[in-house]
Amino acid sequence: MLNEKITNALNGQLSKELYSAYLYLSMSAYSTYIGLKGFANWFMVQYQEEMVHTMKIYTYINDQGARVKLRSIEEPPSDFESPLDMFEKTLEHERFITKSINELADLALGEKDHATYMFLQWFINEQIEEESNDTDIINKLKHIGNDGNGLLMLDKELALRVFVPPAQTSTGVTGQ
Ligand code: OFO
Repeated sequence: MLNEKITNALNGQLSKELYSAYLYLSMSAYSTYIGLKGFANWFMVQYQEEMVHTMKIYTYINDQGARVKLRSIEEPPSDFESPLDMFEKTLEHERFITKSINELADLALGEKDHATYMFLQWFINEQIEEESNDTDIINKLKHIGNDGNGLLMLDKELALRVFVPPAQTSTGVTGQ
């Protein structure tokens, strides 16, 4: 059973995760357009992961007998200055998501909703990994600077990222 405050906040987080998916799909499209297929692959995998995050929340709200209400999704940016610009915007967005998840966890604790608090632990850990991955790539891009060969090598590396579908439970808690 979820109270109204928690249900609203979870629905808000669900739309933020959908926006994340939309943002990374836009970055994937831009990367394809500028001929960086490895970057396009990395962002496409990120898009798929964000859809998993979205559906985890969707499933959790349903499993708790509450109501999913979808909200409008803002238009994401479609032009970027450079690969570095895309990853800096990615990190900035993930920090915003981390803050939002932390606020949701604070709310769950305040409302004594331990089930939701436990559910959010997966997201708290996931944010550590996401911010760290983005920071690694930003650091590499800074080393690369204007070196075209370095950029093509990183593109090859990012082409190797593979989407691993989660092992779902009815609560959507486990898996990726
Ligand atoms: Fe990028 O972790 Fe969800 O939003």
